[in-house]
Amino acid sequence: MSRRFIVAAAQMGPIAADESRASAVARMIALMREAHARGARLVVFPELALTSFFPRWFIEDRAELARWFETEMPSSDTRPLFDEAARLGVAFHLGYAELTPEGRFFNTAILVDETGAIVGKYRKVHLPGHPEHEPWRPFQHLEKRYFEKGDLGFPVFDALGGKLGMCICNDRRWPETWRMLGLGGAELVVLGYNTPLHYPPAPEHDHLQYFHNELSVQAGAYQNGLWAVAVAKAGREEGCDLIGGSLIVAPTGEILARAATLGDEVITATIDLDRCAEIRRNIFDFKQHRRPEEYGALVAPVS
Ligand code: CDV
Repeated sequence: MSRRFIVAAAQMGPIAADESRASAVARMIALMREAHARGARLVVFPELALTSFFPRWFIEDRAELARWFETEMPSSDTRPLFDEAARLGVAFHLGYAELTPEGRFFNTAILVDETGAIVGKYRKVHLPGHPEHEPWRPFQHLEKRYFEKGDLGFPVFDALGGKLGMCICNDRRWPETWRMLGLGGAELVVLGYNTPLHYPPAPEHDHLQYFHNELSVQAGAYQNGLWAVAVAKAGREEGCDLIGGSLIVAPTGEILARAATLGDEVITATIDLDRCAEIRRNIFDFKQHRRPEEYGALVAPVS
Protein backbone atom coordinates (compact mmCIF):
# COMPACT_ATOMS: atom_id res chain seq x y z
CA MET A 1 0.00 0.00 0.00
CA SER A 2 1.36 3.41 -0.98
CA ARG A 3 2.41 5.54 1.94
CA ARG A 4 1.77 8.66 -0.13
CA PHE A 5 -1.87 9.73 -0.15
CA ILE A 6 -4.26 12.65 0.18
CA VAL A 7 -5.75 13.54 3.57
CA ALA A 8 -8.67 15.88 4.16
CA ALA A 9 -9.57 18.08 7.10
CA ALA A 10 -13.36 18.43 7.14
CA GLN A 11 -13.93 21.58 9.16
CA MET A 12 -17.48 22.10 10.37
CA GLY A 13 -19.31 25.34 10.98
CA PRO A 14 -21.50 25.74 14.06
CA ILE A 15 -24.02 23.13 15.18
CA ALA A 16 -27.08 24.64 16.84
CA ALA A 17 -28.35 23.21 20.14
CA ASP A 18 -31.47 21.95 18.40
CA GLU A 19 -29.75 20.60 15.29
CA SER A 20 -30.29 16.85 15.04
CA ARG A 21 -27.50 14.32 14.78
CA ALA A 22 -29.00 13.24 11.46
CA SER A 23 -28.48 16.78 10.17
CA ALA A 24 -24.87 16.92 11.42
CA VAL A 25 -24.22 13.52 9.82
CA ALA A 26 -25.73 14.71 6.52
CA ARG A 27 -23.31 17.66 6.58
CA MET A 28 -20.43 15.26 7.27
CA ILE A 29 -21.44 13.03 4.39
CA ALA A 30 -21.42 16.04 2.04
CA LEU A 31 -17.92 16.94 3.28
CA MET A 32 -16.77 13.33 2.91
CA ARG A 33 -18.02 13.22 -0.69
CA GLU A 34 -16.18 16.42 -1.51
CA ALA A 35 -13.00 15.06 0.11
CA HIS A 36 -13.34 11.82 -1.84
CA ALA A 37 -13.86 13.75 -5.08
CA ARG A 38 -10.54 15.44 -4.36
CA GLY A 39 -8.89 12.04 -3.93
CA ALA A 40 -8.73 11.85 -0.13
CA ARG A 41 -8.24 8.47 1.55
CA LEU A 42 -8.74 9.84 5.08
CA VAL A 43 -11.20 12.48 6.29
CA VAL A 44 -10.75 14.07 9.71
CA PHE A 45 -13.80 15.55 11.50
CA PRO A 46 -13.80 17.78 14.63
CA GLU A 47 -14.09 17.08 18.37
CA LEU A 48 -17.68 16.38 19.54
CA ALA A 49 -18.77 16.62 15.93
CA LEU A 50 -22.33 15.35 16.29
CA THR A 51 -23.75 18.07 18.54
CA SER A 52 -23.33 21.61 19.75
CA PHE A 53 -20.43 22.03 22.20
CA PHE A 54 -22.60 21.33 25.27
CA PRO A 55 -19.88 21.82 27.98
CA ARG A 56 -20.61 25.53 27.61
CA TRP A 57 -23.85 24.95 29.54
CA PHE A 58 -24.34 24.04 33.21
CA ILE A 59 -26.55 20.95 33.14
CA GLU A 60 -27.58 19.52 36.50
CA ASP A 61 -29.95 16.79 35.43
CA ARG A 62 -28.15 13.54 34.53
CA ALA A 63 -30.76 12.50 32.00
CA GLU A 64 -30.55 15.91 30.35
CA LEU A 65 -26.74 15.58 30.21
CA ALA A 66 -26.88 12.03 28.84
CA ARG A 67 -28.90 13.34 25.89
CA TRP A 68 -25.65 14.78 24.44
CA PHE A 69 -23.84 11.44 24.56
CA GLU A 70 -23.72 8.40 22.24
CA THR A 71 -24.44 5.02 23.79
CA GLU A 72 -23.54 3.10 20.64
CA MET A 73 -21.28 3.68 17.65
CA PRO A 74 -22.42 3.42 14.99
CA SER A 75 -26.01 4.23 15.94
CA SER A 76 -29.01 4.61 13.67
CA ASP A 77 -28.05 8.30 13.31
CA THR A 78 -24.36 7.74 12.57
CA ARG A 79 -24.68 4.52 10.51
CA PRO A 80 -25.12 6.49 7.23
CA LEU A 81 -21.66 8.03 7.70
CA PHE A 82 -20.08 4.59 8.16
CA ASP A 83 -21.98 3.24 5.16
CA GLU A 84 -20.91 6.13 2.96
CA ALA A 85 -17.28 5.75 4.06
CA ALA A 86 -17.37 2.06 3.13
CA ARG A 87 -19.09 2.81 -0.19
CA LEU A 88 -16.45 5.42 -1.08
CA GLY A 89 -13.57 3.45 0.42
CA VAL A 90 -12.57 6.38 2.65
CA ALA A 91 -11.26 6.17 6.23
CA PHE A 92 -12.34 8.77 8.78
CA HIS A 93 -11.77 10.16 12.26
CA LEU A 94 -14.73 11.32 14.35
CA GLY A 95 -15.02 12.94 17.77
CA TYR A 96 -18.10 12.37 19.94
CA ALA A 97 -19.30 12.21 23.54
CA GLU A 98 -19.29 8.58 24.70
CA LEU A 99 -21.50 7.10 27.43
CA THR A 100 -20.36 3.55 28.12
CA PRO A 101 -22.62 0.64 29.17
CA GLU A 102 -21.08 1.02 32.68
CA GLY A 103 -22.31 4.62 32.82
CA ARG A 104 -18.94 6.31 32.24
CA PHE A 105 -18.70 9.57 30.30
CA PHE A 106 -15.76 10.29 27.99
CA ASN A 107 -14.75 12.78 25.33
CA THR A 108 -13.84 10.24 22.66
CA ALA A 109 -12.52 9.95 19.12
CA ILE A 110 -12.43 6.97 16.81
CA LEU A 111 -10.59 5.93 13.68
CA VAL A 112 -12.71 4.11 11.11
CA ASP A 113 -11.03 2.31 8.23
CA GLU A 114 -12.02 2.33 4.56
CA THR A 115 -14.36 -0.66 5.10
CA GLY A 116 -16.35 1.20 7.74
CA ALA A 117 -14.85 -0.76 10.68
CA ILE A 118 -13.75 0.99 13.88
CA VAL A 119 -10.02 0.27 14.18
CA GLY A 120 -9.00 2.70 16.90
CA LYS A 121 -10.35 4.60 19.88
CA TYR A 122 -8.92 7.40 22.02
CA ARG A 123 -10.38 9.11 25.10
CA LYS A 124 -9.31 12.68 25.89
CA VAL A 125 -6.70 12.90 28.63
CA HIS A 126 -6.24 16.67 29.08
CA LEU A 127 -9.69 17.92 30.02
CA PRO A 128 -9.73 21.73 30.23
CA GLY A 129 -12.10 24.02 32.09
CA HIS A 130 -13.61 23.70 35.56
CA PRO A 131 -15.75 21.23 37.53
CA GLU A 132 -18.22 23.65 39.16
CA HIS A 133 -20.69 26.17 37.77
CA GLU A 134 -18.95 29.56 37.51
CA PRO A 135 -21.70 32.09 36.78
CA TRP A 136 -19.22 34.97 36.28
CA ARG A 137 -18.20 33.44 32.95
CA PRO A 138 -20.04 34.49 29.77
CA PHE A 139 -20.16 30.75 28.99
CA GLN A 140 -19.09 27.66 30.90
CA HIS A 141 -16.38 25.13 30.02
CA LEU A 142 -17.44 22.14 32.10
CA GLU A 143 -15.40 19.34 30.52
CA LYS A 144 -13.90 18.66 33.96
CA ARG A 145 -17.41 18.07 35.29
CA TYR A 146 -18.93 16.07 32.47
CA PHE A 147 -16.07 13.79 31.37
CA GLU A 148 -13.75 11.34 33.06
CA LYS A 149 -10.09 11.51 32.16
CA GLY A 150 -9.39 9.13 29.30
CA ASP A 151 -8.28 5.66 30.33
CA LEU A 152 -6.72 4.39 27.10
CA GLY A 153 -3.39 6.22 27.19
CA PHE A 154 -2.10 7.44 23.82
CA PRO A 155 -2.48 4.41 21.57
CA VAL A 156 -1.10 4.20 18.03
CA PHE A 157 -2.87 2.14 15.37
CA ASP A 158 -1.85 0.43 12.13
CA ALA A 159 -3.87 2.07 9.37
CA LEU A 160 -3.47 3.33 5.82
CA GLY A 161 -0.10 1.62 5.50
CA GLY A 162 1.33 3.50 8.48
CA LYS A 163 0.96 4.32 12.17
CA LEU A 164 -1.84 6.67 13.21
CA GLY A 165 -2.39 8.37 16.55
CA MET A 166 -5.18 10.57 17.84
CA CYS A 167 -5.62 13.29 20.42
CA ILE A 168 -8.40 15.77 21.14
CA CYS A 169 -8.37 19.57 21.29
CA ASN A 170 -6.66 20.65 24.54
CA ASP A 171 -4.32 17.63 24.25
CA ARG A 172 -2.63 19.38 21.31
CA ARG A 173 -1.26 22.09 23.58
CA TRP A 174 0.69 19.56 25.69
CA PRO A 175 4.11 18.43 24.42
CA GLU A 176 3.66 15.21 26.42
CA THR A 177 0.77 14.20 24.15
CA TRP A 178 2.86 14.47 21.02
CA ARG A 179 5.93 12.86 22.56
CA MET A 180 3.89 9.89 23.78
CA LEU A 181 2.45 9.47 20.29
CA GLY A 182 5.88 10.00 18.73
CA LEU A 183 7.45 7.41 21.02
CA GLY A 184 4.61 5.06 20.07
CA GLY A 185 5.75 5.42 16.46
CA ALA A 186 2.90 7.59 15.17
CA GLU A 187 3.55 8.91 11.68
CA LEU A 188 0.29 10.82 11.43
CA VAL A 189 -1.68 12.39 14.30
CA VAL A 190 -5.26 13.49 13.73
CA LEU A 191 -7.34 15.64 16.06
CA GLY A 192 -10.41 17.80 16.31
CA TYR A 193 -11.00 20.91 18.38
CA ASN A 194 -13.63 23.34 19.71
CA THR A 195 -11.63 26.40 20.75
CA PRO A 196 -13.51 29.51 21.84
CA LEU A 197 -12.02 32.77 20.61
CA HIS A 198 -12.55 34.20 24.10
CA TYR A 199 -10.78 32.57 27.05
CA PRO A 200 -12.52 34.07 30.11
CA PRO A 201 -9.71 33.48 32.69
CA ALA A 202 -7.11 35.23 30.46
CA PRO A 203 -8.87 37.45 27.89
CA GLU A 204 -5.57 39.23 27.20
CA HIS A 205 -4.65 36.15 25.15
CA ASP A 206 -7.79 36.14 23.00
CA HIS A 207 -5.96 37.66 20.02
CA LEU A 208 -3.45 34.78 20.17
CA GLN A 209 -5.93 31.90 19.78
CA TYR A 210 -5.11 31.15 16.14
CA PHE A 211 -1.39 31.59 16.78
CA HIS A 212 -1.41 29.19 19.74
CA ASN A 213 -3.33 26.63 17.69
CA GLU A 214 -0.77 26.68 14.90
CA LEU A 215 2.18 26.92 17.30
CA SER A 216 1.05 23.80 19.18
CA VAL A 217 0.36 21.67 16.11
CA GLN A 218 3.47 22.76 14.21
CA ALA A 219 5.70 22.14 17.24
CA GLY A 220 4.12 18.75 17.93
CA ALA A 221 4.61 17.67 14.32
CA TYR A 222 8.19 18.93 13.98
CA GLN A 223 9.50 17.82 17.37
CA ASN A 224 8.31 14.28 16.71
CA GLY A 225 8.78 14.09 12.94
CA LEU A 226 5.17 13.29 12.10
CA TRP A 227 2.28 14.58 10.02
CA ALA A 228 -0.65 16.32 11.74
CA VAL A 229 -4.21 17.14 10.73
CA ALA A 230 -6.07 19.44 13.14
CA VAL A 231 -9.73 20.21 12.49
CA ALA A 232 -12.03 22.83 13.97
CA LYS A 233 -15.67 23.12 14.72
CA ALA A 234 -15.80 26.80 13.94
CA GLY A 235 -17.94 29.92 13.81
CA ARG A 236 -20.58 31.44 16.07
CA GLU A 237 -22.23 28.53 17.87
CA GLU A 238 -25.05 29.46 20.23
CA GLY A 239 -23.52 32.90 20.77
CA CYS A 240 -19.99 31.59 21.36
CA ASP A 241 -17.31 32.26 18.72
CA LEU A 242 -15.14 29.25 17.93
CA ILE A 243 -11.89 29.63 15.99
CA GLY A 244 -11.47 28.02 12.56
CA GLY A 245 -8.01 27.65 11.08
CA SER A 246 -8.03 23.88 10.50
CA LEU A 247 -4.62 22.87 9.22
CA ILE A 248 -2.45 20.13 7.77
CA VAL A 249 1.17 20.16 8.91
CA ALA A 250 4.25 18.34 7.58
CA PRO A 251 6.91 16.68 9.77
CA THR A 252 9.08 19.72 9.06
CA GLY A 253 6.49 21.84 10.88
CA GLU A 254 5.37 23.54 7.67
CA ILE A 255 1.67 24.24 7.15
CA LEU A 256 0.56 22.73 3.83
CA ALA A 257 -3.13 23.68 3.97
CA ARG A 258 -5.23 25.97 6.13
CA ALA A 259 -9.01 26.58 6.18
CA ALA A 260 -10.09 30.02 5.04
CA THR A 261 -13.63 30.18 6.43
CA LEU A 262 -15.57 29.60 9.65
CA GLY A 263 -17.99 27.17 8.03
CA ASP A 264 -18.16 23.67 6.59
CA GLU A 265 -14.98 23.47 4.49
CA VAL A 266 -12.72 20.76 3.13
CA ILE A 267 -8.97 21.28 2.86
CA THR A 268 -6.63 18.64 1.48
CA ALA A 269 -2.92 17.92 1.14
CA THR A 270 -0.83 15.07 -0.21
CA ILE A 271 1.18 13.47 2.54
CA ASP A 272 3.99 10.93 2.36
CA LEU A 273 4.53 8.96 5.56
CA ASP A 274 8.09 8.15 4.46
CA ARG A 275 8.93 11.82 4.94
CA CYS A 276 8.83 11.36 8.73
CA ALA A 277 12.35 9.98 8.35
CA GLU A 278 13.60 13.42 7.25
CA ILE A 279 13.24 14.51 10.86
CA ARG A 280 13.44 11.20 12.73
CA ARG A 281 16.75 10.14 11.22
CA ASN A 282 18.27 13.53 11.83
CA ILE A 283 17.63 16.25 14.39
CA PHE A 284 15.01 14.24 16.32
CA ASP A 285 16.55 10.79 16.08
CA PHE A 286 15.18 9.62 19.46
CA LYS A 287 17.57 6.69 19.74
CA GLN A 288 20.65 8.83 19.32
CA HIS A 289 19.69 12.07 20.97
CA ARG A 290 16.93 11.66 23.60
CA ARG A 291 18.12 11.80 27.22
CA PRO A 292 15.27 10.25 29.27
CA GLU A 293 17.57 9.80 32.28
CA GLU A 294 17.41 13.60 32.64
CA TYR A 295 13.61 13.84 32.28
CA GLY A 296 12.48 12.39 35.62
CA ALA A 297 10.45 15.50 36.54
CA LEU A 298 8.20 14.84 33.52
CA VAL A 299 6.70 11.77 35.17
CA ALA A 300 6.81 12.94 38.81
CA PRO A 301 3.32 13.38 40.32
CA VAL A 302 1.73 16.82 39.95
CA SER A 303 2.53 18.78 43.13
N1 CDV B 1 -12.34 21.79 23.73
C1 CDV B 1 -11.19 22.21 24.27
O1 CDV B 1 -10.40 21.40 24.75
N2 CDV B 1 -10.97 23.55 24.27
C2 CDV B 1 -9.81 24.17 24.88
C3 CDV B 1 -10.10 25.56 25.35
C4 CDV B 1 -11.08 25.59 26.46
C5 CDV B 1 -8.82 26.23 25.85
C6 CDV B 1 -8.63 24.21 23.93
O2 CDV B 1 -7.53 23.83 24.35
O3 CDV B 1 -8.77 24.67 22.80
